[in-house]
Amino acid sequence: MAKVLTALQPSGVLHLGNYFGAIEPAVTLQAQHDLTMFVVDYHAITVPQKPDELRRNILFATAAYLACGIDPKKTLLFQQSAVPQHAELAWILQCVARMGELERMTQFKDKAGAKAEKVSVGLFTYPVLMAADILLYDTQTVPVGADQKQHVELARDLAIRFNRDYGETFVVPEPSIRAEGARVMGLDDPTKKMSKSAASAKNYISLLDDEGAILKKVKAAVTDSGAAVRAGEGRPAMTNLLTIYSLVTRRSIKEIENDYLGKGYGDFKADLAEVITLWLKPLQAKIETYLEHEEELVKILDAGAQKARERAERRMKAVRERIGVAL
Ligand code: ATP
Ligand code: LTN
Repeated sequence: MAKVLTALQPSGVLHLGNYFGAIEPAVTLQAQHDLTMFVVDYHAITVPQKPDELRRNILFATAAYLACGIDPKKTLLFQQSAVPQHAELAWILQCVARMGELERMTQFKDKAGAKAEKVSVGLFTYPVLMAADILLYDTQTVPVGADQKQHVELARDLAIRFNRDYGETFVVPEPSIRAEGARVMGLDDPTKKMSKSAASAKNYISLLDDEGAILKKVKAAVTDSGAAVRAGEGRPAMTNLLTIYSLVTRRSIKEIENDYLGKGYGDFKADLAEVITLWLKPLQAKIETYLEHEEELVKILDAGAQKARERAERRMKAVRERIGVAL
């Protein structure tokens, strides 16, 4: 069974982009693969977090994974900080990575922007922690949204360099990017990906948005010029809205376009809000039920962490030997 690994940050909001770009593909993969999936709390602290909120968000992310169909009997599910080997390997890999390599990471450039002098060093070196996450578990495939491809490529480069310099140690991973849904775009700006750190909450539909919020956001969504409900070249806004419609209903964009021949944006948007709401309702109920049983969530995470520590330690032992610190 191929070893597949992915992770999500517990940053509060999870949106449709996270769901279709990362969670759903992982749930599909868990049936036929050896899946490892975790909540990367040490990634979250690269930007300031309030301790109470972080704790709540870790539990929320876990509840969301479970509600979306991650099965802890099949999948190794845990909290990153409960496995200290991640931070340990990240340090060693920071001594393998080059400054120039990290300076090329487009996500850092986007996130730091003009404030590069003021952001945390962790935000800059975060792709190395992600490489450690991946390489500790002999991962072959990493399903992520398109924005993370460059980070997985860094993990590959670091694995190849380490293996060359210290001897065969790490499996070299491959990113896996799904064709549709890999990049759900912002509702208020279809040229940028849907993002929880967007300036306005109108950018995204959160997994927790209620009917009213969804309707408001979909109605406010940017459209393209013209009036036809049609996707395609030069129509980024409608392509995005139709893609979301198609992902939620599992119908093809062509079929949906046909339903709206001769109808306008108003009809389409009202229906889109409705199909999103109907799709989200059962998921929201499940998340709530999991959150009502906090001790269960903690138990699931603890059991996962124990197994993860054993696996991670096996790989770390080899790493310590290879670099010459094991006496
Ligand atoms: P932000 O949305 O604030 O930029 P992020 O990209 O750091 O947050 P994470 O929660 O770390 O988001 O992302 C979790 C997963 O969701 C990653 O695999 C990422 O590629 C995917 N993802 C995030 N945004 C989108 C999107 N708009 N479309 C598709 N996948 C996405
Ligand atoms: N950096 C990723 C989250 C992440 C991840 C990982 C994804 C951390 N470690 C390992 C896949 C594999 C992001 O989405 N921001």
